[in-house]
Amino acid sequence: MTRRISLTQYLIEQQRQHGHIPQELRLLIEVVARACKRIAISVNKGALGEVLGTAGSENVQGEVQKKLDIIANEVLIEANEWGGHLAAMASEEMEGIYVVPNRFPQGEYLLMFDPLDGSSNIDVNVSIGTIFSVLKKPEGSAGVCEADFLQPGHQQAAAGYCVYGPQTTLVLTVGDGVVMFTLDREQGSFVLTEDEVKIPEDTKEFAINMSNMRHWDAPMKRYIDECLEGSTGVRGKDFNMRWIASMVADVHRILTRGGVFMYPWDKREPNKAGKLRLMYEANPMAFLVEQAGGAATNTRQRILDLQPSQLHERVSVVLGSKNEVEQITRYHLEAGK
Ligand code: AHM
Ligand code: MG
Repeated sequence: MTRRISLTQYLIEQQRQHGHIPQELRLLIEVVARACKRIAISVNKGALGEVLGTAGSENVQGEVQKKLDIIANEVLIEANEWGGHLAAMASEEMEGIYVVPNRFPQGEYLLMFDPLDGSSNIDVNVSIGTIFSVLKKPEGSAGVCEADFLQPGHQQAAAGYCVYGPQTTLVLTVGDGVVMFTLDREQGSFVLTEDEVKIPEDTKEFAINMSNMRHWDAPMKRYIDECLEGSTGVRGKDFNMRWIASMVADVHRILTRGGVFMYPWDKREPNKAGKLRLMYEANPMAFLVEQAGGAATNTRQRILDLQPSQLHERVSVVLGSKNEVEQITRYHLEAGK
């Protein structure tokens, strides 16, 4: 019988063998995973749990909040605030940071999350997920403030997501490759199912919301036009397109079989760098993708090198199979000369 390795066992063994997962970080990851299990239960109940539909409120970005956005946010906060591993949290669904209340011990880590990514898919029973990013509080800073979160993505101590689809899968990096765990619903535990996730360097599959094509800049349009020309065009191969409209699910496909995901800047709101958020969407996904051998840029620069200036900052995103990401980035840099 093949040995089943649970998330707890995996983390403890990593700690023993390589010593790169400090005790507090291990606790943090386990607590996030436990919260994801609770979110998965609510997601699975759907209409029977009266969790579908809108909550009648808007978040800081002016987006209508779904009931499950708020439930998932509360589950993550409640699970994480008392364990002593965190100093503060930040979320897509909260304007400011959430400092761990005084009645609990304070830890050294900062946790950021998009509690339920792909909100537009909640009510239509399509895959959604939780994305998280972990930073260490800067050394020597007394207390904790928003500025402590504004660190470039390459400083992340861990990142991951949990996708709630036909299976519930937790995907994790602590900077030493990418691993996947599948939730065993009967046992209630995450079981290691993929321990060396690798994204192929080449791909014939792209993911972009094509309905925005008329709003893109010229290099983005050039890249997609060339893909659409297929085997008789300059690329010399036929491409396939997928767009789930849950970044979590699109990135999961790319980590599983390759591909390139794009949410570029467009002319609809020229002052916004993009739709997706840097700190709790793009950074954790870029960390995972790079750790699996892929690449991630904002069409010009490596995402993980961007210095954030705001918690809810937006960014253009191109990530996935290395050679495609490099080609798209090259088109943008050439056009900018
Ligand atoms: P959300 O965090 O409010 O759910 O928004 C982010 C989502 C991504 O998951 C997805 O890639 C994108 O928005 C889809 O956008 P669009 O509806 O423009 O296709
Ligand atoms: Mg999101």
